[in-house]
Amino acid sequence: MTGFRKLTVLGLAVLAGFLAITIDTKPALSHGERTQEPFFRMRSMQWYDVTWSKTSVGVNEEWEMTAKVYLMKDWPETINKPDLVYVSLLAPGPVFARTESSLNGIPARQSFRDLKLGTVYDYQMKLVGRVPGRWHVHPEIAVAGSGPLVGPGEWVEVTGSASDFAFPIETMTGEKIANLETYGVLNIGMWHLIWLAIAAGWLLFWLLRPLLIPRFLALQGGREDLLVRRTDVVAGAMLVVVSLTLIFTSYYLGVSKYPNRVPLQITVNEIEKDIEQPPDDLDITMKRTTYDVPGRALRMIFEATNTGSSPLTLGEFSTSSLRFVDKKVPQAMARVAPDYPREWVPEGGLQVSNNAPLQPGETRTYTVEAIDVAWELERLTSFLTDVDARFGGLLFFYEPDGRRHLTEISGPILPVFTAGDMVSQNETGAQVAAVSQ
Ligand SMILES: [Cu+2]
Repeated sequence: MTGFRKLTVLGLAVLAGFLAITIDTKPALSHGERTQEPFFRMRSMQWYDVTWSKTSVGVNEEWEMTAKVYLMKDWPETINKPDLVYVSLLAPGPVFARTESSLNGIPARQSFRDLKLGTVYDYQMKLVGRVPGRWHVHPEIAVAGSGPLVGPGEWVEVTGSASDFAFPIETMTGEKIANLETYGVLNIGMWHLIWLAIAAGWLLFWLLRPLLIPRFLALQGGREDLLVRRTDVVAGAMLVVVSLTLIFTSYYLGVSKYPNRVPLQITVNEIEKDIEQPPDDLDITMKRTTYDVPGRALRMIFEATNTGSSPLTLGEFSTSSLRFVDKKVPQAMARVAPDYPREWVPEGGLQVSNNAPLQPGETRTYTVEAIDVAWELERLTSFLTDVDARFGGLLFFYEPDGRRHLTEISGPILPVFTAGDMVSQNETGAQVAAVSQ
């Protein structure tokens, strides 16, 4: 092949690559929140009290996402423990800019180490609108070695024009940067181009020469002396000199222009103090849990003892961001904000066999049903085929004045496939379906 033809082929290959990347790129609307295995989502982090301060913001407008997250004691053995975590959010790309974030009030610029299981943490994140559009936004904590664990999502609309976005900051030396988004981009682009040009020149220098086969033949013929010409040696030496000169000059220029520099921080933070934990005061013994496949119902039978001093009423079962609320318990209903995204509060709610307040010292067997198509929609039913068929979640009990108690529940779960099993019975033989009416 002549040098020209080689260049043409090379050029076409690069062009094809670019086209493959740029053609047919549409923004992604969902982001795989339902793809994680149910045991992963039901037994790792339970998010609750999630709020989105606004559901429509302008470009540059600030809003806030807050949440509580409980780390299950029944954390799956097959995933890494939260020994190293990063506070984040789930959205389709960098459509928001993050201005502040914290875990238990400690700034979350870096990762945190050694979160404790069985503990509630306080999540907070401030964001500003960056790219106009309608985006699904979830709170998220990423666990090293396990992956991101996300809370419920809400649609937040960003209005305005993307070109108006600006991210002004003031540096430690008092320099005011009008827009961090574009700051230094020209400089970075220039240096990339310089090095690309040098690399491309070096490649071309060799590609335009006879390549593999002629060189192999020369080697076979014992003419190694033909392979490296004097010009090659000179070009190589020049490349070394030019590269080193560029590196040292640019370093010197950078250092003299910015005498005060802070390197990227790799410290890992520790949560020194836990937030005040919600009371528990309950002793739960799991008896049996089934998932009724045709009826799309999760049924739990457990024994609960009130070890506290106030009567307690079961109001909510929350798992994997789904909130099954007993609509007959006003204290529980009061916790569902009117604007809370409905997709996370299944219509069927929670049906409790006997939900009279559990008196201090009293022990009772509860039969509880959470019936909704959400089990399928949220793809939480693959525990039927999982090797790890265990479920988990949080139970919220309420004192008469609305004070909330939180307790973890988990255990093995059995699928039930036949319609005959659909009418569940609790220990006393009372039909749950009858109670729910
Ligand atoms: Cu989402």
